[in-house]
Amino acid sequence: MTDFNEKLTAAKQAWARAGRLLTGKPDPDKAYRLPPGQRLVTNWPVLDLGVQPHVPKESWRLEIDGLVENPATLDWDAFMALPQFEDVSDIHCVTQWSRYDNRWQGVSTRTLIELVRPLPDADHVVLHGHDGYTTNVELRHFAEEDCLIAHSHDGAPLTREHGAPARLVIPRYYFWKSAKWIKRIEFLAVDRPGFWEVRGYHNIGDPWLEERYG
Ligand SMILES: Nc1nc2c(c(=O)[nH]1)N[C@H]1C(S)=C(S)[C@@H](COP(=O)(O)O)O[C@H]1N2
Ligand SMILES: [Mo]
Repeated sequence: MTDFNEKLTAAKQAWARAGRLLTGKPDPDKAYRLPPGQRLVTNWPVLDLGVQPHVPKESWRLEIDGLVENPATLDWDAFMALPQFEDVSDIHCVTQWSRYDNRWQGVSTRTLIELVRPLPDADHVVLHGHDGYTTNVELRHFAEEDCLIAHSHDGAPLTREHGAPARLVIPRYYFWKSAKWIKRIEFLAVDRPGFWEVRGYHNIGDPWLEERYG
């Protein structure tokens, strides 16, 4: 019997080859860009709970609260007045499709964190959508440099089905962590599993470790 976790070791070796823990991006032409068990698509599938809320920009508000020094409620103009951020990343959905090179525009989660200043005890974040969906993420994962609240994808405003007017993008985890129709970001001291996490999906959801089910 081996005394190490082979799956973990293999994934970490793949990270090392891809330079995942380095500051550069992996070479897009290499096969290891596709996480285990995924297949590449060029369309963009839509996944939701059977409801696609219509949320006009005029009535949209983003509440950021919980364990923070400076809770904030942003309307559309206040959100758009924050420094704008752009990043290109890959989508990995737990239903096994991956979509490369998504160009997202919006506001970095780091900008929101600076704005509200989480208290020292805040370690977890729960994202709430207008459809009642929730998902949980560790604060350190929410704060990774490629995470944002996106209002545009590949140069066009998000469509309703993909979460307009704004959604999360948390590219290093399965796409169910990327809450659409975002309405509230809640900072917590203790973890609180969200909609899929209490229904058999993995609490973290790292595609490179194939953390599909928990
Ligand atoms: N508010 C909300 N966000 C959500 C979901 C949802 O049902 N409601 N589904 C999640 C799942 S399971 C996936 S795979 C992605 C799908 O995003 P897309 O429809 O833009 O591809 O959104 C995630 N975010
Ligand atoms: Mo999903």
